[in-house]
Amino acid sequence: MGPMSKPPRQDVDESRLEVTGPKTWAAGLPGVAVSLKRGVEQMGVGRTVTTLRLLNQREGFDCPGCAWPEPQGHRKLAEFCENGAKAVAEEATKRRVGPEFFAAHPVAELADKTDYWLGQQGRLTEPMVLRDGGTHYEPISWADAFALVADRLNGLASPDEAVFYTSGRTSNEAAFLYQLLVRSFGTNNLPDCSNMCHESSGAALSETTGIGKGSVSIDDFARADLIVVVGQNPGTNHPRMLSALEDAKKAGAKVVAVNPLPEAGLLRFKNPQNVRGVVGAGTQLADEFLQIRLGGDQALFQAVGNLLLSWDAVDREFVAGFTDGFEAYAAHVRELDWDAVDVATGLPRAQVELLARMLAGSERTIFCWAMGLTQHKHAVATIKEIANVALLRGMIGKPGAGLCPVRGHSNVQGDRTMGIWEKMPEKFLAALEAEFGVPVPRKHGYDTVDSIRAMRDGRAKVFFAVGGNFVAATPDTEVTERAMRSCDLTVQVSTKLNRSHVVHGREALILPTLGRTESDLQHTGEQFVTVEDSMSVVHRSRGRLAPASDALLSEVSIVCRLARAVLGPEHPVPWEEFEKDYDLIRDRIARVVPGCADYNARVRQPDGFVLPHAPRDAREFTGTRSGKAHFTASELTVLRVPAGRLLLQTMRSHDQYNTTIYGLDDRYRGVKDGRRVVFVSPADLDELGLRDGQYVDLVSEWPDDPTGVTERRASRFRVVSYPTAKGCAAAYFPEANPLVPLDSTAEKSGTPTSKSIVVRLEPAEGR
Ligand SMILES: Nc1nc2c(c(=O)[nH]1)N[C@H]1C(S)=C(S)[C@@H](COP(=O)(O)OP(=O)(O)OC[C@H]3O[C@@H](n4cnc5c(=O)[nH]c(N)nc54)[C@H](O)[C@@H]3O)O[C@H]1N2
Ligand SMILES: Nc1nc2c(c(=O)[nH]1)N[C@H]1C(S)=C(S)[C@@H](COP(=O)(O)OP(=O)(O)OC[C@H]3O[C@@H](n4cnc5c(=O)[nH]c(N)nc54)[C@H](O)[C@@H]3O)O[C@H]1N2
Ligand SMILES: [Mo]
Repeated sequence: MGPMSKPPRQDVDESRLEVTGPKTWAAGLPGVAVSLKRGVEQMGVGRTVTTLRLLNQREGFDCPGCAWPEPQGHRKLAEFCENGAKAVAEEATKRRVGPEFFAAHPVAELADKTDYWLGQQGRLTEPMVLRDGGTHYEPISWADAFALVADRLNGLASPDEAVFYTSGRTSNEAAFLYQLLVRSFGTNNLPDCSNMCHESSGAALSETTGIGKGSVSIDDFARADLIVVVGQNPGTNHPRMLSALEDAKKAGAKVVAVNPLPEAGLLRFKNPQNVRGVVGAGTQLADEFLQIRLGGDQALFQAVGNLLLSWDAVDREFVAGFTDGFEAYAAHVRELDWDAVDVATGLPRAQVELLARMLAGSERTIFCWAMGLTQHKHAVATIKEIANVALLRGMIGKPGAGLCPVRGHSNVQGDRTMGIWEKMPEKFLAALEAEFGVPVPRKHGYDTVDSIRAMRDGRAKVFFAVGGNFVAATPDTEVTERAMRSCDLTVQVSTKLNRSHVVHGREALILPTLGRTESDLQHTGEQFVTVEDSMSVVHRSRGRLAPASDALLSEVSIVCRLARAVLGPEHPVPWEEFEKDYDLIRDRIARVVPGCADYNARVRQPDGFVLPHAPRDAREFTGTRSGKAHFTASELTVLRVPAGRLLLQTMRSHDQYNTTIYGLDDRYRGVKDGRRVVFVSPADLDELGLRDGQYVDLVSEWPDDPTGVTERRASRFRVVSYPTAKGCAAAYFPEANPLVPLDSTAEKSGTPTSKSIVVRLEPAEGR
């Protein structure tokens, strides 16, 4: 280990924080420099070069960053972005967290560290156990660890007292076996990160198009004439999408950004892949920027629908031939309350009309969105409203057009396809049962929020996670931490140290696993795994680096060995064979999962294969009740905030991957060396009598009983005067998670409302 790979000893010192104001362009030279710097810090020069060379190449590994697809056919030598390179550096780091580390640091001490400090310590190397009443994690053998989990699980009064979480990094093979293990054990308690992420998109799209996935492919971007990017910050979270937008613009497309924040990546992009991008002025991406209020998108798209109808800018043929529910929808939006639209959106009418005009004039529109839409009380209704507009204009199932929820975790979509869901459809469960000859429970399980409630109330006692950082990613941190601490056993299958290891049950296990970048050697030789990107492309991923430690097991191995311990050696599923040869797992996926026939052969094609999507492929809407795409009429929700309060969104900085904090800078928003900031518009600062640089506590107010409100507090945030929409503040996730009430969830999807929390800002003690 060179001197460069020493982790920081000091925790974050927020007094060093500097604020310089927002940038108006993204990527370019600083992006290249930052990705190389982070790589070299964590991995050294040689490893940085070999690793990045394999990133997103056909014979290499899938980027553990986001789920944006690789281009088909032609890949650039460097098919990655600054933040993908950071994600890789974070995993391929040379830093290690071994038994000596745990012997030196009592858990109580680690519980005082930030997520940043914990993550920077390095890769986990050996299975560790925290005994009942213990003060330190100690080493445990794999066999003893599995025996312990099996003993506690089999000692439960009911399988429903266990909860099995998944984050979206898990491969298709591991996910398929994991849900099979959990269902064989006897429960559907399979919450996942998707419950906090695109669940609202899935719910909305299932109802309107009959399939919960997006309807565009990467090639559609170059064919579109209009791309609307709503509630998404691709410059930070899906940087390779900027190249697709740039290509689309070169081919003549217009881009509209709808966002309360003027995100640098959306406004102007300097492509590090070409010389002009590195040194020149870059490409202006957004032709129009609609600075909407938080939660105003449903109103915007109802208004757009109203205008399109009044101008008769409707694709009559599509509406008549492929949809139902049009009359009810049209009647509803014709009655639109325009004053409510003004309040909800905060947009000038002229801008709403401009968007409608652009849509009316477009032959091929793509609608992209992410967390800015999915994490509100009325998230499902909002996305259905976008779908309504797409249906009005006939924008589904033709080249260059469609609905494009841009997924987060690199395999979150694949995990769902493989059965990670607390309420998989009957067809899937019956197929699983028939294939393996094991009984599969039908009662729906707990989603993420229900799991927290069950642990809080003593109805769930064992918590098991494949990946993720449940404690930090979920809402209502104080409640969630208490819920976790009340469990009998918590188990984390992880690559890196995080808060969910140090906020634990009476007993706790850390099971270290291989990451995407590492080679996975089994009995029949080196294995590859498969993943599905945001556009339903399934392809191989194969790591090449030597594992971080000899003691690591792959996720597949962990699931197979745990299954044998829990279910016994006589269990009809051939777990031992599956672990030896992943082709055998894929043969079963082929027989159980719709669209996966001939899986082994098709994932070996150079670019993998695309899963079927009836609306995209044939304008067939076989998944809806009527067999047609479905217009919906939803009551308009206007988020009203009491006087003196703001709506707060919680979002990502440029230097984090969810709860993994890469560094303390949010370069595009001009924040350096700190994270406890709250962005507020100058007009609101004036009204509230606050000023830039002042420190405040954020206090959320939630009316959860008829007589009063419950307050939640997050202390000491520096106020940053920032050009956000009026009335709408912003702070970073996960620091702001203590403010999100557990019961504040989206209707129909149960997603925590992390993008609209009513808060007041109280001047902090001290400064
Ligand atoms: N580098 C990096 N990449 C990532 C991640 C990461 O943490 N770091 N996370 C991954 C994951 S799991 C996900 S889900 C995605 C998340 O990708 P994003 O959804 O881009 O992530 P957020 O930071 O939550 O940004 C939300 C954006 O929506 C805007 N917004 C908030 N509320 C509203 C609203 O009411 N209306 C509108 N129109 N806009 C709104 C915010 O201003 C912000 O620009 O990124 C994935 N990729
Ligand atoms: N307030 C607020 N809360 C939010 C959000 C928000 O916008 N605002 N966003 C939500 C969203 S969109 C999401 S997706 C969730 C994310 O929730 P999670 O997926 O639970 O959280 P991550 O931070 O992505 O998980 C990071 C951990 O995963 C482990 N890990 C990394 N790679 C691997 C691997 O290959 N295998 C295994 N087994 N483990 C691995 C590491 O130990 C690391 O510490 O958070 C949600 N929470
Ligand atoms: Mo996500």
